Amino acid sequence: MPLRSRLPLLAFSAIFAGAVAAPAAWAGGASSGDARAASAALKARAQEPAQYRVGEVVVRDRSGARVVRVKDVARGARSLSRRPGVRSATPNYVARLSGWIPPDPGPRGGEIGGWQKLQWNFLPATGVDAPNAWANLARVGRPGGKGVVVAVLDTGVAYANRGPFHRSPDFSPHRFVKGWDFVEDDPYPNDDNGHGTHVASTIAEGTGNSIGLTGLAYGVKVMPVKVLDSEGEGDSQQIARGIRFAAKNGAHVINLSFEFPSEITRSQIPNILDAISYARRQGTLVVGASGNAAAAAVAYPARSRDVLSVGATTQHGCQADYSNEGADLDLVAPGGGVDAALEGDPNCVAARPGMDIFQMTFRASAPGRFTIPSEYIGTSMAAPHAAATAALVIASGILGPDPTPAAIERRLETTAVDLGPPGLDPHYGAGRLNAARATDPAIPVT
Ligand SMILES: [Ca+2]
Ligand SMILES: [Ca+2]
Ligand SMILES: [Ca+2]
Ligand SMILES: [Ca+2]
Repeated sequence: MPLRSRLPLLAFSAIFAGAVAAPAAWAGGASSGDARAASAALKARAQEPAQYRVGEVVVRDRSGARVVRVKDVARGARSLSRRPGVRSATPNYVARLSGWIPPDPGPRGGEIGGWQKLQWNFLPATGVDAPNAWANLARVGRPGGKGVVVAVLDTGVAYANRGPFHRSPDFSPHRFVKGWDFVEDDPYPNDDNGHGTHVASTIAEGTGNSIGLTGLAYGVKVMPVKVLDSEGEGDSQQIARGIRFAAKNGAHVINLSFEFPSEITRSQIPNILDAISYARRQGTLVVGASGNAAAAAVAYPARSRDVLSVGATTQHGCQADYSNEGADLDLVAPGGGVDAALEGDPNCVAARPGMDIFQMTFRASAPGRFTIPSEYIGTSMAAPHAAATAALVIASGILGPDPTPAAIERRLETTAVDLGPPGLDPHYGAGRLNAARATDPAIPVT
């Protein structure tokens, strides 16, 4: 009896919350109150008090401007400005990179930059700070993680036009490398669910193209690998083959936005664990969703030591109420939904709702009709933030030309924003992923 027939199937890790919106194309609804909060947070950051270099005053005179070292900047600037011939003496102010705000409008008819009203998960306040990460990558000539390959093992991806299937209008046809369909065992990993396209869009949705929303690592190549069927289910052998295929064919990062039920242990999925350790030996980082069971242990395959496991946070920066936690949780990233009940955590109000995660995809009933649905939340949505950021770190060159999975994982963890109890903790792991910090060459590698 093959192993696959004795195992419960695993399911993807999105929770379809809330009512299905009207079937208008490019629908997408967030309350204006939510949108206001996100945009106010962005503004607040830009309005932080000005910083200047300690002990430095910029003095201008007829010969030009130079930096003069002083003990006390305010007093030094005052006394220098009184000297004969000095035109001005000012603190050496530091500009803050404001990041790149692409024009993508969100839903059709949205204003320039309207993506910010929906994609709180990419903003600095409680998201991963994409604008400053994008600026970091543009400065080193690797915009959006150019040159890196990310495999999306999921229900397929809307990567091409074929029969009833269409490419998402917010994907460039050049965004993809050859994948495989391990469900139907054919070379056409078209998505027949919508989940895989949502996940791939978080990673690489067209950005700066004035269509729809944005993707965190919009310059990478996506390898679509179908291991889950139209119901979002796949067996261990389909998944193991998919992982080996991706690692063998040059994926730098593999995203696994699915989970086995809590009762599945390592001894029941040896084929998947073997494939994961093969990928690790090939230098491929495997990223997995911690699971949506609100369990005190991370689900497999993310629970494997060789997988970077990712839990979910809400728009308020609290742990999401569905997010699995425990000693095997490595870090957290935005997954949307409702705050967990964590007493004493200043970011949490038990059961407080927050915004979903928005990307362009389609509904299974209409594979050619692309929209921005409002029902996607889950650790499925959190994991691709980490996979995309891993790709950005690789492209940044901060860890050298060919970093090991362990080094990439460590970089993401050491630059995460600590949440909950100080340091590593079971609710948030190392903290919330921050793409800007992870790709900032000024933050030393430790
Ligand atoms: Ca197919
Ligand atoms: Ca776009
Ligand atoms: Ca791990
Ligand atoms: Ca902590």
